[in-house]
Amino acid sequence: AAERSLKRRALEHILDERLIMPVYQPIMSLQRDKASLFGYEALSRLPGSRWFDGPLGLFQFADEEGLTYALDRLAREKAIEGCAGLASGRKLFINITAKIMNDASFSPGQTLLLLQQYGLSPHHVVFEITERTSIEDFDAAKRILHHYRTQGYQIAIDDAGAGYSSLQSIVELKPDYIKLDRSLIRGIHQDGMKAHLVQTFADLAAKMDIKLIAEGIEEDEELLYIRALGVQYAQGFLLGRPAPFALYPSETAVNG
Ligand code: G
Ligand code: G
Ligand code: MN
Ligand code: NA
Repeated sequence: AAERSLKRRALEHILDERLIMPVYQPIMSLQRDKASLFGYEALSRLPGSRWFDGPLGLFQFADEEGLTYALDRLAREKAIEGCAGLASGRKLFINITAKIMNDASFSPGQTLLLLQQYGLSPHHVVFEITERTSIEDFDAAKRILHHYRTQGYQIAIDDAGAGYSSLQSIVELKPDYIKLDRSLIRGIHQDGMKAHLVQTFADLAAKMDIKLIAEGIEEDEELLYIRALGVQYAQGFLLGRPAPFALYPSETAVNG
């Protein structure tokens, strides 16, 4: 209990002092001969915190403490601030917890103001919906996402093929992208069952006009294999590790 209240104070300190640092991992398009940069996934980092087991531990603890909205909002704001002036045509993938769709501050109006402040537009942004807990109110989720999409934002379902069933979200929310969880990609070239599953996602995605993103690509063989299955985009350590935005020379050159 003492430990818990210390952790709670550490979390409040992170929120008050805005101590989250965003890093960005490239997402590559496989639609031409040579892979080309499509965009970045923003990932939260906690410099120097010894209280949490990485960002996942932090987000889980915030959930238990009823601070999901506040933490998600901070991470979202930091993700946008951290890549101010992102070139037009690039996508910025931002993780959001499904639950925050009930948060009044997750509003298109507020998000737009923030984007404009940093020289970005709704067309840059893809919200990655992570279902750490399942979506309870699909009608509410559909309403808010529809509102966002009419303004140019896009939607991805994250971690497909792992843990919680993402099939209902795919059917109900009709996302622009499905991100295939890295557990499905690891060793796919040597595992017929994984290949079948990805093929099934590819068939479904083609019918629904959804693009696929394979996560966790670490080996050349995995990249070749998913490409042959028709997966349009890829992300993983083979293609690039998460890094501060300033370390992407091509982007900073664009911005002077
Ligand atoms: O980057 P890393 O593998 O350490 O991230 C661990 C988990 O934390 C991932 O599942 C990722 O989705 C989640 N995560 C990282 N950054 C954010 C964020 O800014 N918002 C939310 N909601 N989840 C995040
Ligand atoms: O849950 P989500 O998909 O948002 O998680 C993204 C996390 O996956 C990030 O924390 C990132 O560091 C991690 N990640 C990205 N690429 C790879 C990879 O190739 N291998 C492994 N093991 N993790 C990866
Ligand atoms: Mn993600
Ligand atoms: Na994922």
